[in-house]
Amino acid sequence: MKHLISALALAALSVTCAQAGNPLFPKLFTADPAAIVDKGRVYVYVGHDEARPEDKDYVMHEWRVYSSCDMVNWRDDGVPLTPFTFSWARDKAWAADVVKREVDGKIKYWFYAPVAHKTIPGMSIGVAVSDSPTGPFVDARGTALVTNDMTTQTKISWDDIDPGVFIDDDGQAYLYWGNTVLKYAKLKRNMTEFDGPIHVVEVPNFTEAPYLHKRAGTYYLSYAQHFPEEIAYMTGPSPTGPWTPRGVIMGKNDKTKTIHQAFIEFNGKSYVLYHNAELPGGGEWRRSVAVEEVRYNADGTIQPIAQTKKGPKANPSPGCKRAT
Ligand code: FUB
Repeated sequence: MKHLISALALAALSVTCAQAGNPLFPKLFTADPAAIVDKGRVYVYVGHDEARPEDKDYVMHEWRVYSSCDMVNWRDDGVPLTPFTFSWARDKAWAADVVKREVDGKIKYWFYAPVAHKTIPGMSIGVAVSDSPTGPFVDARGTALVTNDMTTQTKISWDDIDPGVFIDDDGQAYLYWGNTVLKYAKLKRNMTEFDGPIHVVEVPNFTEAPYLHKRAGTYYLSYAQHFPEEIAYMTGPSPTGPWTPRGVIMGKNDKTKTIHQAFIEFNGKSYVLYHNAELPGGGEWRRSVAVEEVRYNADGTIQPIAQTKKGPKANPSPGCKRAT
């Protein structure tokens, strides 16, 4: 009996002390994290890097979702959608973003997905919707929300990627996106249409991955800058600025040039998800998602974030049912 009690105490201690361990999902190559918290559980959406070691480009045919009650133990929730969820799309499950919002009296999960368009050359952004954070998601419009011909600031075909969706406390939703040129537009309450024009934000050295979040009344617009990429951010008094540049918070990766961040508050702590290529066999197109705790200074600025192998400590969420 005494042995059983000590074993249980040890097990409890190891759960409390456990750390995520980066990369988070060791069975697959994963990239471009997006995250939401729902009913005390954190859901992380990733693109699946399926490139073979000899491939020289992204091979991404599906998004996957994982969830956790403590940021350490992860449940594989499968494939919530693929680019083929959109009948008008040709492939390329690039960096998506997800948000929860009630529309017409029902809580729904909205998935903004950059995909290659079948008939309009270039990348485009679709919107999918589900009643559950783990899907299945269905096309919410039947057409792309953004196509490459709607934006003409640059001639590249991949400037309409990397959606970052944000809903402010007053209910107004915003979609930021872009590669090379940073753009944003307001979304209507239905989450599937723009409410007004597309605006361009001039940001020196902007590459991609815009992500808007709010904390203690301050808006944070983070993004990947330069190439190889590093994570930089700006702060402002509103979701549309004016923006004050705050510099780099995470340096570039050794084995892949991209980094793609997402910020999340979970059970009283702040985290950033990002990718590197530290899983064995990793590389430019074989990336792996990781997480670190984020610490804010008293003035609201973000402390520099080191990439670690240990990851954050377990943070068991009392509101979460731990079915793994
Ligand atoms: O994963 C494909 C592209 O690489 C994403 O859209 C970018 O953010 C970069 O991570």
